[in-house]
Amino acid sequence: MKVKAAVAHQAGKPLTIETVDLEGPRFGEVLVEIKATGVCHTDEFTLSGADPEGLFPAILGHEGAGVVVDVGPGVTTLKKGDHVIPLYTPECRQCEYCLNPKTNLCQAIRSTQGQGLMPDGSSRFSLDGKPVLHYMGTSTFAQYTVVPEIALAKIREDAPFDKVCYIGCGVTTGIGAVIFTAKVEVGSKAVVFGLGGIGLNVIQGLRLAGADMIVGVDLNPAREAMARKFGMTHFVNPSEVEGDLVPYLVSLTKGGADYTFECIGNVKVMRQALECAHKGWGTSVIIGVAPAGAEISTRPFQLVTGRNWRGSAFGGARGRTDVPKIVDWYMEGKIDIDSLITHTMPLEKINDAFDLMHRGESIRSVVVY
Ligand code: NAD
Ligand code: DAO
Ligand code: ZN
Repeated sequence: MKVKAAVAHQAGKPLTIETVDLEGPRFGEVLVEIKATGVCHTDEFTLSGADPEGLFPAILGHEGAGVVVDVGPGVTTLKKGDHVIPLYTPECRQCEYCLNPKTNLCQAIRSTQGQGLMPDGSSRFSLDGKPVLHYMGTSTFAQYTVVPEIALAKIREDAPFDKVCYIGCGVTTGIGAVIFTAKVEVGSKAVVFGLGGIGLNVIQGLRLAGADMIVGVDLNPAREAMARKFGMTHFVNPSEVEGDLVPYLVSLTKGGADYTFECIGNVKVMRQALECAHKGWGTSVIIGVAPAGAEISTRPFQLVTGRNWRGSAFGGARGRTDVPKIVDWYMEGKIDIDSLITHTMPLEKINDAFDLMHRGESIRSVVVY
């Protein structure tokens, strides 16, 4: 079929709106009509060329929601008409990783997904007879896309696509890092570095978990008001702190935070986040994705003295199991998504979403098809 899509032909160049060819679903695959998609920092990271695994030409996008229009042979858990959220972290429920409760990193289709291909090693997208690659197994910057069954979460039908698409990445990554990865306890003190599309969801996750003190750190003063609305109790702008940030935060939290979260992708900030975690038990969670080749460092004594350093991908969530629950939390009013969606646009205007992001003017832009 012919499908309208925003194609990334080359790193560093804007997306171009094209009509591409899309083959139907093969064994274990599902054809999805994408109704809405968020534009995330990670799409920008790949489009900019900073992503060492970025491949072109490709159809980017990994934060979508839509409706099943056809299923391939062997598909048993989804049918035409089901509402779904594509998952860049699938959940096959069978691989060694899925069977280990310590991780959410299903490896069932990891190698082909990383090469921009479907599990059988080929692409369903093409342009002028030449293959166009998939991205993160989702490619939501296309009006229709083909996704493996194990990479689709079935969601309730009354949930609005233009809001719950954000659960496909940002919301789950932020809230999940608090609930599933860190397992933050009631009464905790926390510091969140970076109050963008991810950090604000960490903040609302902390409020949900019952944290007492939620410190937000950002260079952009415009982020303070939104973060306070989401539960931040203290705001720190590093450019206004005299002297080192770490002792300032240790003093503010009276000895260090129980939990800290890095939501920027800056290795210097990752070090600060670890070092302002409480001696003896503080845990620092890295969420931000750093540029190719970047390395983290600290003095090993920081770990010897009981601080823990760990990371979180997709909030530690198991998509097919947890994403429908997060959609319920939204529909029950337990979490706010609407306030974070600052801009919506048609696919033709998708490059505006990247411009808004570069200027720090948007939290989340959503393309509505
Ligand atoms: P964003 O650009 O919306 O937000 C980043 C925020 O950090 C901005 O508000 C900016 O002002 C602030 N900032 C930048 N440098 C700073 C500094 N030195 N000190 C304090 N604040 C600073 O980005 P986002 O969409 O929230 O994404 C954050 C990171 O999370 C990115 O690296 C993204 O790739 C990554 N990410 C990770 C996962 C995962 O599963 N681990 C999922 C999605 C995104
Ligand atoms: O299993 O090796 C693996 C890779 C899992 C991918 C997790 C990606 C999380 C960070 C990228 C940001 C996504 C928007
Ligand atoms: Zn698996």
